[in-house]
Amino acid sequence: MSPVSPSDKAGAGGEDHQPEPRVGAAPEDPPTFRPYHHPAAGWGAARSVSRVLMRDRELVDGPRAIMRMNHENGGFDCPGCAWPDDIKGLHLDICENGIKHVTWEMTRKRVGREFFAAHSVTELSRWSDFALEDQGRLTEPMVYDPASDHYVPIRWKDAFELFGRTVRELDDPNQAAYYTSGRLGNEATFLYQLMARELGTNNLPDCSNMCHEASGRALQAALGTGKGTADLKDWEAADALFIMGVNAASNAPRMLTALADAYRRGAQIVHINPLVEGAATRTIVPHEFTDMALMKSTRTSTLNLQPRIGGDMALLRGMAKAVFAHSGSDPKALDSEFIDRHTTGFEEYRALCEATSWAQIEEQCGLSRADILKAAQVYRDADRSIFSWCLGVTQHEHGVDTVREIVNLLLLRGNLGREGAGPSPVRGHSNVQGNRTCGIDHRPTDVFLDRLAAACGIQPPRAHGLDTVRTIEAMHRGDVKVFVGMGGNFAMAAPDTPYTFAGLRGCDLTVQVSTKLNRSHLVHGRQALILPCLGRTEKDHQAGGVQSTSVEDSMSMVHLSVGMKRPASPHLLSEPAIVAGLARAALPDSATAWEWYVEDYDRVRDTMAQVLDGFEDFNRRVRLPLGFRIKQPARELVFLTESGRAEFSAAPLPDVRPAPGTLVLGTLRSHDQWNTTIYSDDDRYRGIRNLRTLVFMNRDDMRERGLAEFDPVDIVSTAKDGTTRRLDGYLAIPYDIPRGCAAGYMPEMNVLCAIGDHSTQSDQPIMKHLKVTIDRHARTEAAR
Ligand SMILES: Nc1nc2c(c(=O)[nH]1)N[C@H]1C(S)=C(S)[C@@H](COP(=O)(O)OP(=O)(O)OC[C@H]3O[C@@H](n4cnc5c(=O)[nH]c(N)nc54)[C@H](O)[C@@H]3O)O[C@H]1N2
Ligand SMILES: Nc1nc2c(c(=O)[nH]1)N[C@H]1C(S)=C(S)[C@@H](COP(=O)(O)OP(=O)(O)OC[C@H]3O[C@@H](n4cnc5c(=O)[nH]c(N)nc54)[C@H](O)[C@@H]3O)O[C@H]1N2
Ligand SMILES: [Mo]
Repeated sequence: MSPVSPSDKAGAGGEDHQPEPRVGAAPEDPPTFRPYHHPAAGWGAARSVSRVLMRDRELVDGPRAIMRMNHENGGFDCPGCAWPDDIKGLHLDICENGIKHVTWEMTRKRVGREFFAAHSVTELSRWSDFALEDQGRLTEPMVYDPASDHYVPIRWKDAFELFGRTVRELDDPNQAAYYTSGRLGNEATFLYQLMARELGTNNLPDCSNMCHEASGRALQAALGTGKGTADLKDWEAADALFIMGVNAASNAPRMLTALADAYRRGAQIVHINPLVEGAATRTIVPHEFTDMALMKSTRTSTLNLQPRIGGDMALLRGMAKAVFAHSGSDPKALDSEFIDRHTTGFEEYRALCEATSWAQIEEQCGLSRADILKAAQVYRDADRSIFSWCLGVTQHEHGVDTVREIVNLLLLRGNLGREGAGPSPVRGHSNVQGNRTCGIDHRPTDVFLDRLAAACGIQPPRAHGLDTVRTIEAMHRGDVKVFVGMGGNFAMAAPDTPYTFAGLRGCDLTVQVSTKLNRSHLVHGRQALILPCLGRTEKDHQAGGVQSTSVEDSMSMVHLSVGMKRPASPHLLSEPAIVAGLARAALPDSATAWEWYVEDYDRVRDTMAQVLDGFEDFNRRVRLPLGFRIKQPARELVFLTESGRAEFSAAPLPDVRPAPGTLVLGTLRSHDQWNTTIYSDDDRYRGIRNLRTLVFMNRDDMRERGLAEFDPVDIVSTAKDGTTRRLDGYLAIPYDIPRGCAAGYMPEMNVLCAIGDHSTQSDQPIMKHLKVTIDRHARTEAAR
């Protein structure tokens, strides 16, 4: 039981891949693992929040700001997850991780010019990711000075001109790529894509390429609407909720309230996840103070199924097979009228289900037929079912097919276009769905481009652009020379860390629009800019007064967000103002009234109303108490597919079993992190303290390798092209996870995900399905 010291664990991400941060504890604090047996949320969450508030010295402002979050009329939208706001206004609609996230942005710490003068980029490159962000908010624009290897101050005007000049000198506008992280408000998003397209490129990679690309592709193909169709009211009316591949207690904690409510009114809640996560047992609903005081918990699950990683499609196929099997004796098992009127491809799908054997299904999902039938029975017994999912379903080679299988199952019983039913993906970033709606798409439709051309008087390019993976590959070929990151932390979030680093370093210019210092500022092009922006909590003053920005949640509700805090520095610009500055410098003769738009975001919204479907009368409707819901054709049973109907798909089951001697590894978030932002080295619901360099393994897989708890191991991944990547000295943790499966934390484990390891169906990196071997750490082995 003697864990190696953290300094022992050399990462394999190249020389500059950091030994990982150990925070929240003194370095000598040993890591511990004690399985968690308490309900989710409750006082553990309250304690964790107060620690964060104290660390960021926000005890006074923090709670006040939190009371203003997610409030109808006049609050700011929580920059945390994309779960919709409480529609009844009954709850104080906040969660532990949302509070941490807001506090993180509101910190009083600052990164000014003195900081950059004191630390060279080479020195900062040795700092941990935690230490970088922990320096606080960026305060003024900075430019990289190669002579001194320091970032030095630059005036906004000169920063814009550096970008403008570099872009104007490109041979081809497609030599630039414009990344978006899903935090960006709708108005800035619209201006950003307008700039890219006016410049002549559709190179708009975004975090969604790594997140729900598979969901969008599948729903678009099956239903002609690339989003979920269920909203919170539907969640309240559903008889059965199937929650697949989402760690809600950590990543969408406000879902806990919906699950607890559903349980109390007798709905069935089936969790499908290789790990039994915090949300899959019980919760103390965090904003119900009486529950908190009495420690009263509510169940959030009626059935937990643990398929193997990648086994979801087989499980869903098994459920469909069971529905068909009953259709002989029970005429109501299938909704034949719905199928006849609204769908196509049914017979082929039925034939495929019948031809898929139970043996094959059991083998692929790793569950017994009896367990699959339990889930099928819940589905058959329910009049109204919702399927909700996140990355556990999408970050796979067959992510698109799996989401289509979810739709297949919904269609069989007509669970679409009526209350309490439908697909309901849980989106990630707070406005990632809005980004797509407002034009961040490397494969825009002609209809969208035609409208953009008409409303904005530009001639947008028609050729498809590059997504995240293709952008990195193009950097390596020298085809992309300018990279703009509109938020996010591209260097750490993207797959194949050393490969991504090399791509960014090969660029002529990298521009990062950010609130905090992160690795993407240190892994830069020959020229580099850091452009600091206002956060969502801050007041955005423009010529036309204080501005608000709109966002769209997971359930297509669009509403306004208004900052309330004094900006972290007087030199910050809003994201729309930064886009306008960049655009004017790159397009000096542009007829677009960039400066005029920034004076008053209502003007941006008026143009958006002409371009975007469902945004008619945008300025008025977005000011309604809860905003408005974007109309979704599929919800009205209008299918904008080729056939004009909802389309069954009939894809054969993939073989997802690990080869002998290998495991399938999924990368996950801990409870105390927000993507690449690490709050602490703890993962409360999984019982972990002071440790991130770990790998969760099944006990029998550990025994087979002669491993005990905390034994150091080396993890070697084999990519599709046969190349290998490794992480050495991680600590093995025995966990309740199916045999042949393993899991550990992103973004550190991106080192293991080769650039070529993306789905052929969507280009989405297969971050939940890495083929690995795990063996005793070579150095300890040698010492034995
Ligand atoms: N606090 C906090 N909130 C967040 C984020 C954060 O980092 N921190 N990130 C935001 C973003 S951008 C996103 S996209 C979401 C991500 O939210 P999640 O999708 O919950 O993120 P992950 O931690 O990657 O967890 C994936 C879940 O899938 C399960 N899983 C792994 N493989 C499989 C599989 O093959 N099948 C099934 N059924 N399940 C599987 C894992 O056990 C885990 O529960 O959260 C958003 N909200
Ligand atoms: N292995 C593995 N890799 C993954 C995943 C995985 O599950 N496994 N998940 C993928 C997913 S789902 C996603 S969404 C991506 C996330 O990828 P990104 O969205 O690129 O990364 P984040 O960590 O969310 O970005 C954090 C940074 O955003 C900046 N920021 C914060 N707030 C603001 C703001 O208001 N404005 C601006 N301009 N900047 C701001 C800060 O500087 C901060 O350092 O990672 C992906 N990578
Ligand atoms: Mo995401």
